[in-house]
Amino acid sequence: MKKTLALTAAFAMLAGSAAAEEVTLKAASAFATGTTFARPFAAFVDWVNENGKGVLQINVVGGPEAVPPFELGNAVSSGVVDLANNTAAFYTNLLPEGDALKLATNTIQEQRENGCYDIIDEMHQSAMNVKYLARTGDNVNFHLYLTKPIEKPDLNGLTIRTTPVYQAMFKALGANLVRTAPGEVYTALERGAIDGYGWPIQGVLDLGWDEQTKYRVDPGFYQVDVNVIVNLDTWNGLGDEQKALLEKAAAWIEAKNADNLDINAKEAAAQAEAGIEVIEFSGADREAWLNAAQDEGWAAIAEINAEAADKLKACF
Ligand code: 173
Repeated sequence: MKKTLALTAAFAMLAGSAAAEEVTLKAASAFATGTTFARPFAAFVDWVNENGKGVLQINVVGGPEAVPPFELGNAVSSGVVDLANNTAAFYTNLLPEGDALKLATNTIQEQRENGCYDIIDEMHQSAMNVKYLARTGDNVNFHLYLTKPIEKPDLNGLTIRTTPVYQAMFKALGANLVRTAPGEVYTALERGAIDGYGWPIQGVLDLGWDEQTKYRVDPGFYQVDVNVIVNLDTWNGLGDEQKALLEKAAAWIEAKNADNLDINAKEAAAQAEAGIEVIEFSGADREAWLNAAQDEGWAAIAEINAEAADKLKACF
């Protein structure tokens, strides 16, 4: 009798606490569902929903059709969504120096090890009320894609689609710049409104841009950051088990960044297959191209926040 009562009480407590604790977070992605930079996030969400039954679930409300990419920072900052898959270049309105994340030459695992992660997390928390939970995109470079050839690292006379990622570099090389969300690139190319665009090595084909693209300029530069960020009030309201689940999911998805080297090679081969020719800079041109990326990139961050630039440069 005593034993039965005790068991019943224990079951009631378990059931009660589990029911009270499960929380569903609302999420959105800056990248269209099913495309390259939405894929790691989709895997992250699946992992959480699989492993977080009774603890925490994530409901993805959609991609850029649900929240425009340049608005998604505001949405997660204010709590309109709890969680976002977004690149720092799309939330420079809230964290201008976040654009420095592209300048990392090490991995997120190394940044967690050397204290850089804590600096970045603190910047996100204080400037935009979000927890910096995970980084995907390590090992993926950005490139310039063109509809007409160039011979040197000189973009004078060309109109190029940009985001904050490429802004300082392409401007210094003489380009005329147009800032657009990814969703507007295809039409801009089709109409001849742009002569090219900045984009990572991955994703050109799944957006259908290969139809309008003749050249890729090599080498690539910088490193993609596509981050999982969580509204800070939501984060602070979670229990230890829920936070631990999300942190475990973060480590799991970050470990998959190593797969990007293989994916890059496959994407480059698929681009060649699709008829995209490579313009490869070598010697002094290569040096000028890469120096423009690094020097102009860091100079732009230093102009925004010299202290943040120094701190990040030391750990990137
Ligand atoms: O070109 C872009 O839209 C951009 O800045 C970006 C950043 C990360 C991944 C993919 C694109």
